[in-house]
Formats: sequence, C-alpha cells, structure tokens
Amino acid sequence: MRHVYNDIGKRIRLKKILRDDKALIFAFDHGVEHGPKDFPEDRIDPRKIISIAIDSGVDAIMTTLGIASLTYDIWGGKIPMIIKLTGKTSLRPEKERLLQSVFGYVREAVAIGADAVAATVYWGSEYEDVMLDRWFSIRLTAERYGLPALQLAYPRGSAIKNMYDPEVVRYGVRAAVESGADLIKTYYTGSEESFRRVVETAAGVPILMSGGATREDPVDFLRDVKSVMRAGANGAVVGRNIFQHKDPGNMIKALLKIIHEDKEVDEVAHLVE
Ligand code: FBP
Repeated sequence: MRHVYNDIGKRIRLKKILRDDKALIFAFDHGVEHGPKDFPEDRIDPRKIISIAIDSGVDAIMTTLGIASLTYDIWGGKIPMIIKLTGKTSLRPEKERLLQSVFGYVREAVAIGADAVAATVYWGSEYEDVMLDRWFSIRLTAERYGLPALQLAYPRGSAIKNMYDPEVVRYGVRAAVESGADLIKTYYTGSEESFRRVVETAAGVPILMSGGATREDPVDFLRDVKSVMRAGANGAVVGRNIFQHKDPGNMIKALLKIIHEDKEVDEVAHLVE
C-alpha cells in the first residue's frame, strides 16, 4: 500500500527515535525552564554535555532551537533532534508559570534538520485553552511536514492538588492521546502497577517517563526507570538526572542497558554509584 508522503516521513522519523520501540531521550531545555542554576559549574557549555550524551549513545536529544544551533556540528547527521517549541522561564510570577509560551516555530525546526517537535501542555492549568491552541497549531504544521509531535503532558494548575496522583496523570495522558500526540512524556506515578494503568490509558501511543528532579541516590532513579519499563513504557526523557550526575556518560549507559537490554538495576548500579 502506498502512503502519502508526510505519513511516510512521520513513520521514518518515529522509527529513528524509537529504533526498537524504546528510547532514552536527553532533555536539555533547562536553561530557559529553570535557569542556569540547574547546571553544574563545569557544564554550562552546552557543547560539552551534548558531546557526552551523543558519545554515550542516547537515542535522541530534545532541546531548544538556540541550543540546537550552537551544537549543530556535534549532533547533525548523528542523532535525531527534537525541537521543543514552547517554553517558560521561572523568572515569571508564579501564576504565569502555568503557561508555556511560543518558543520557536515548526518551520524553524524543519530548517535546522529536526526529526520531531515537542510542546508542553499543562493539563488543568488556568491557561489550558491558550496552550491547546498552540499545541494544535504546532501539531497541524508538524504533520504537514511529516514530523512527529511529542507532547509533554503535565497536569498542573491551582485545581490540581497532586500532579503525580495516578488518576491525574492518567487524565493528562488520555487528553494527550485525544489531542493527537505521537509521543507522550509524563510523570512517573510512583509504582509499576499505577504506571501500567497510565500506559494502558495511552492506548498504544508511546509513553516516555519524565525524569524529574535529581534523585539523591542515583540507583533510586534507575529503579524508577526499570519500573516504568516493566509497566510497558517506551523509555524516558531525562535531563537533570543525567547532566547533574557526577558521571553523565555512565548514567546514560546504565539507563540504556535498562531501556534497551532489559538489564536489572543490580547489574548496572555500579555504573552510577
Ligand atoms: P528533567 O528530567 O530534568 O525533569 O527534564 C524533563 C523536563 O520536562 C525538561 O524538559 C524541562 O525543562 C523540565 O523537566 C521541566 O521542569 P519543571 O517540571 O520543573 O517545570
């Protein structure tokens, strides 16, 4: 059967990211989301950490247009690039942090050689309406160019008491599915059982765990990732637990072994301790 061109393009790009239906994606948009305080002193230069991520074998990188352009000679032709097209700073008044603004355009992501685009929707936020408008505009244009759209489906807002509550996470994931996301990144719900229900709620749309704040004990982070993989997830999108680790390359290697080789935590813990 012959598919239309953009459908073929999307399938090919998704396969590049999820080569065996699984992926470890390195998230690196924290300079805008949280500010430079997130970066250890010796890792303020994006070229260093992006080089380590690629040399250690991550499956894709998710970052901003600005960082992608500063590092194009490192990632270009080697690894799929996912451009995040929404953002907010933590300099904003707290209430306004519930809104993700436009942070680039699909045509710029296409121009720079991206394989996918990403956008955050804070489901339940006071600004849900605005973010949905942005999401559908990004998704529609991305689809036209054959680019998959990853949604960071984060339940967040004054009405949400606990954004990690499994029922709340499931709601966000289901809403992401119904808004046409090709890949969904969401919070870990704290147990394999509860995350299995999250995966089921996605009805076959690939689910990736969001890394979150750096765990005090890095082995605990490996356990979280192992548990989402057991629950049927497709991998993880990880930032701080990689670039704030004393040895980001070994953290990446340990995560890759769990995600792609189904290794047990005990078998790879020595890499991160
Ligand atoms: P982490 O693994 O560091 O949590 O990165 C994932 C991510 O979604 C980033 O893409 C983004 O910058 C950050 O988390 C959002 O953080 P917050 O939840 O504090 O808004």
